[in-house]
Amino acid sequence: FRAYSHSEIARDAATIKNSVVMHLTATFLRTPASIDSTHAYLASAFSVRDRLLQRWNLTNEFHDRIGAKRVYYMSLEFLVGRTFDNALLALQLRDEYAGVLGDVGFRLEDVIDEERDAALGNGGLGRLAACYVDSLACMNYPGWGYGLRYRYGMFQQQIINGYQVEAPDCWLDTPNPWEFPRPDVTYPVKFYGRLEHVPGSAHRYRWVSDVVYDAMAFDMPVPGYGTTNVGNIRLWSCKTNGLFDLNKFNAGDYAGATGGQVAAQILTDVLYPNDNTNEGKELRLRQEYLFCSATLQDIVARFKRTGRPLSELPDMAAIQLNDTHPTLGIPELMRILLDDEGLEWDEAWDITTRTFAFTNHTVLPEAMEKWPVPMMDRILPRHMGIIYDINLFFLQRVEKQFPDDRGLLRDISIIEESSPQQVRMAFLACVGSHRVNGVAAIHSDIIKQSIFKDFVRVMGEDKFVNKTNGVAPRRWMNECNPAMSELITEVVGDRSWINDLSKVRALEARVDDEAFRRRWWAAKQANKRRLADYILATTGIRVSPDALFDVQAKRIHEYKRQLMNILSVIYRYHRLKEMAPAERARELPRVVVFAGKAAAGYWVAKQVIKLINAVAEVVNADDEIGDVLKVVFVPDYSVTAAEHIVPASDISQHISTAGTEASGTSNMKFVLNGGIILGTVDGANIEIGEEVGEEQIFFFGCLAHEVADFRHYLRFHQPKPDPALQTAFDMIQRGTFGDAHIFQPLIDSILRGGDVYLLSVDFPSYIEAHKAVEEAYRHRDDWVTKSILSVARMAKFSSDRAIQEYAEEIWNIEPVPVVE
Ligand code: 26Q
Repeated sequence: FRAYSHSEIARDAATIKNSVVMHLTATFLRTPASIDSTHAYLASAFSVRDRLLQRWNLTNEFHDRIGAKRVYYMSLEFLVGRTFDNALLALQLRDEYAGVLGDVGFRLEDVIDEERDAALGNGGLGRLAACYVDSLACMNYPGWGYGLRYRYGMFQQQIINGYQVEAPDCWLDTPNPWEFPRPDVTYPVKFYGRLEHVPGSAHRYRWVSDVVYDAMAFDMPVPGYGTTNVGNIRLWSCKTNGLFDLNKFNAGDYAGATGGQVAAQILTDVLYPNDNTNEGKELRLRQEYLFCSATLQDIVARFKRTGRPLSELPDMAAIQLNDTHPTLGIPELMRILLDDEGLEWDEAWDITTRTFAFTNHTVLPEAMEKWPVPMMDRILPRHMGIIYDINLFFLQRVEKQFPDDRGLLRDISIIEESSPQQVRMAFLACVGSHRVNGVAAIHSDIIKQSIFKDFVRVMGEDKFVNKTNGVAPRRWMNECNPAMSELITEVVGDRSWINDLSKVRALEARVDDEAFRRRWWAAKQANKRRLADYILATTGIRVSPDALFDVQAKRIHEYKRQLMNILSVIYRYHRLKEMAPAERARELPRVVVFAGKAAAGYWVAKQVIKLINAVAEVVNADDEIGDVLKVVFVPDYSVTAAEHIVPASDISQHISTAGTEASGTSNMKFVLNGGIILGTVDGANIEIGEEVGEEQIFFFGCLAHEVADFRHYLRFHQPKPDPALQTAFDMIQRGTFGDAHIFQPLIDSILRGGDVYLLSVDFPSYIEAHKAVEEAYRHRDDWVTKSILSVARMAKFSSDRAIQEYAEEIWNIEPVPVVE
């Protein structure tokens, strides 16, 4: 048969209505009496999916046919969020579906709210992967994401009595229109077992084990906006190899017969909810290997279908490692090339290093992935052997280059000589890749001076490059902020800016246009009202949209310093309480919004959440204070929650200790939505400041190069808190926010724990920066100018720019618009 061409898929209202009704009745057994908004969502989502499918098949067939080189973005996390609205916008069918849904009695906005987020990631790193596959699709680059299909994604956060309580995210309990099971794409993945050397060979082994699991593919379409190109995220799900134990089944042991399946399924059951910490759990290592093995088998199988010799793999495939989590892909490709394909070591190593490139996302020591050698040796004996050989050949080379430098060999070795020995995954990723990149200019510099210092000496500076992060304008402007997007479209003249953000520059010409400025302000106010409704619905707290909206929304982590933020709120509360009513009434009303999850085992972070909620409870109930200060903790932060919160900020806070936040990406999202940053000189804040101009950003705090000295001093000296910080401590200790002793450990982390994140150092300049923000916000005219100019100058932070740099400078791939 002949496949439909996409021009044959009708897009008129009558055909669309037909297909929705068809799915309502035939797929979901609904009658006019039993239709509800859940099924209105499901039926329209399935109808949209039918339309995407054609394009998806055509895209993949086309890339196969022309023999295009593809990039494979390997990531343990894809924080996709919802797909329905995104797909409607990409297909330019939003109005049609709104009309059809209206006909059957539903509002599109309500139906969109029926979809659950695909929350297969923790935070920045996972969302970056989702933005990057979006850009690949929109820019017609051949490429796929590869990841794991967790049965439970990022946990749901409830706030009970002020504390975070985790609930499982059962996102697959309802039908998921956005995944396609591929039972025919299944690979066996081995664990444990023993090795047999293949006689006569130098590096060939047979790995024998009867612990074999199956990884089965599920594909998620990635709709490209304004193109027929549809990208793909291939996610692996684990089950046992073979149906069940026939011996047990025949002996009548039915439960035992399927026992292996339960054990296997655990591998892809749950996403580890740690952001920037490595717990070192064995199950995590097995997850990582299942992922790497299935992915590399799939990539090699696809390559072999081209009939080309294996030496040409790097001409057909580029593999990007999203942090060290998929690093086992390197020894896994070596294993396939050596043991399955019979290549010699040197040729296999050359192919491998020309295929892989590696992105580092962190400098925090607690986040560095290391695995004990005995654990790795037990679970993956063949890979442990390959890693030893990679290390041996590498150290031999270093020794030749720098003879008699034992210290260097020790420091640079992939195997750390601790007890037990550990495999340093970042070093393995570095040695096995042809490029290593950081995610913002300052971060790329820092890693060259710290973790990869010795590698720069040995492998040369050119291997280490910067690729500043970016975010997708489709989701983070057009989808989440229709009011502002309409204004931009009007100024640009059409919607082309959505795929070419350089066009937003045109806004600069309108910065003095009074009518336009009023509409710009009105769009922000509308977004603030929408957030106020959302806050009321999720917390019961009423906030005034006329107040300054001050937002910090990100994972809760000591280095991100939510504690410093809430301490400044306490100080503000104290000041307000000291004022006479008339004076208080002249203060700028402010709503301080927090949102974010703490890793389940991260006690300090969870205490910070408790403190925020305790402060909120007291302040919000204080009649003297009223609308002058409100404090809100929005529960269950997610991609979808961010789409409500980000467009509504006046200022957002990105206040990590200098040198600790690799890049940050929400800073970009807030500014792209007309918000202003209050931040430290860290991560991508710096480059945002360079682009939009220093008048458009409120910087404070010490600089990255000053941090080491401050830390050193504070290791041996108690900090002397300035009066403002002391005031906040006193208020907590007097019991203003309830039982003081539960918060004492937070105070002690500053006064007695060495103040590792330098809150006492930065607090005075932080308070000054807040004053500057207030002063600026009172001058509404200047503020609107800042807001418009910022958005106009933010083109650099589109993920399209980032992806183009990766494509041209690392992957060597080219855009190819699909032609039928
Ligand atoms: C490691 C080992 C075992 C279990 C979990 C992990 C793990 C998981 C997730 C370690 C780190 C992460 C996530 C890191 C992350 O999100 N980093 C952020 O990446 C963003 C995109 O580059 C940056 O903008 C942020 O600055 C960085 O913190």
